[in-house]
Amino acid sequence: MTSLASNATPEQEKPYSKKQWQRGYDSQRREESYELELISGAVPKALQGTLFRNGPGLLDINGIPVQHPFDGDGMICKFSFQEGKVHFQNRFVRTQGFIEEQEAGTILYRNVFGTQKPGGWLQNAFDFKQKNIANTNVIYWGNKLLALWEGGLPHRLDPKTLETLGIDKLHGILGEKDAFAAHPWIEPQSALNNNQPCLINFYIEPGLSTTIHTYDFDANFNLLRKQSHNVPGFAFIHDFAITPNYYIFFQNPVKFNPIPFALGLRGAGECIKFHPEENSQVWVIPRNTNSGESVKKLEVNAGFIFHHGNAFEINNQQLCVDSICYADFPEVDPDSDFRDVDFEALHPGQLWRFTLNLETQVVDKELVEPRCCEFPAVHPNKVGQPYRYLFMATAHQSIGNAPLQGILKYDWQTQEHLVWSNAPHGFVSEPTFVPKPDSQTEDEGWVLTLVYNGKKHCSEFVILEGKTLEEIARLGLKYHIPYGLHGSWISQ
Ligand code: 3ON
Ligand code: FE
Repeated sequence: MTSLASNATPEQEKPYSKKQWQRGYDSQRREESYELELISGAVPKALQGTLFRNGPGLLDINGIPVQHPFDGDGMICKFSFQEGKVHFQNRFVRTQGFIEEQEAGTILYRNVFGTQKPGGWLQNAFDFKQKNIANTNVIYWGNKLLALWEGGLPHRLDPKTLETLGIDKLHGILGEKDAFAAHPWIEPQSALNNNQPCLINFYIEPGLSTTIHTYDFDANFNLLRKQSHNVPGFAFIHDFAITPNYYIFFQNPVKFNPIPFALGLRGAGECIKFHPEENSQVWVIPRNTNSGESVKKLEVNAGFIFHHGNAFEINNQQLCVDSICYADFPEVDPDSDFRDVDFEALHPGQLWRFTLNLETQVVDKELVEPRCCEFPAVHPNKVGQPYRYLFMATAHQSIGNAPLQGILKYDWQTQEHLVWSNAPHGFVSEPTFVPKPDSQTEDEGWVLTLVYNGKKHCSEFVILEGKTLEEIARLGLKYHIPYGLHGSWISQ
């Protein structure tokens, strides 16, 4: 028995081809509008509405590669479902930086995850301007379709044409220098808003210490509540969790060294150092400012967290938060191509449940699903509530880190999971759960996901049955859509 590369799977035994996976990161310059072609199954007639999705569409500017996919310009995809047919449209968000760079034919801005202007460090030193790339999420709320990126203000789009209408400060609620995170929650029945739906989001204001701003909006984007809390140190908080009474933030144990960034040697994201031995600071902020309750700080060793799946209150002392955790932060190597990533050398994202005791300030944690997972999704009526099912994108094999090729449905009641896999040629994106009209049970619905078919170098849209994860329809696009980030379903 040789120890040489003992835990590496030989290429031919992998459930995917790395070459195929890599091409899912080719830029897509086409912008079109057409009806999708049915490949198999049938689109349920009862599935009526629109799925908007966002993600990096350009992974290079005129042939000059971006350093990291999170630095790619945002491109919106719109899938409209009507009478068993699906209409598709895609369009780039015309941010100021996108327009300028397309005109110039070169990279004019540094970006957060390491993209630099050509010409070496001298061209980049002391340039702190950043391009708002509007690439992380897209929401429809208060009559506005908004492309979100957590480093800057939202961009408003025309929901019919996907035309960019410009930066949107939400009726002046946001200031010129503010930002708006890419992870709002829609609380279906907000106790603090006469049981009407609320959109809740935050914004991280960086500095020597960090300010966390939270916002609750009613259905017309009127601001119901805003809070601002200062927390010590630097923060990289991509997502948060909510319950009826709390906002919950996990402040990852990271430190930022601004010097290589200032000197133009590295991007800001490449100057973030993760300290896996240190605890995350868990900030539990009461939503009701009249409750007299103070902000609580708890601590737990939780690894690095991008996404939370859901949270809920067990009683008035205990909260559960379900999150995807990484034992190590996937740090960006400034000298390498992100497509050459050695999957097996990185830790997978895994589902953990954190139980927070607000009285004793003790946090219990439990590894729930060791399989590599990302992009958690729940039934929209269960946001912030006790719930039974969590849907996630997952790897084909049950151990190790690998590309996302399947969908996993986790059942908290039976602690069992179901997996649908599209290996070897399919690479999935975030699942979206859409309840069936008049559904009675939590998993009575459809799971929608956009798949990159690496064999055809083309994307396909897949509809799964929520109860069984059985594939019920597959539709073909005319070209590929690079791996995306987040989106939302609107039932109109
Ligand atoms: O203090 C803050 C620090 C910081 C890093 C200030 C800040 C808000 C400006 C900031 C910027 C953060 C940004 C711009 C984050 C953008 C994140 C982004 C575009 C995407 C994150 C995606 C996360 C995951 C887990 C994606 C997974 C993808 C796959 C598995 C492959 O499809
Ligand atoms: Fe995210």
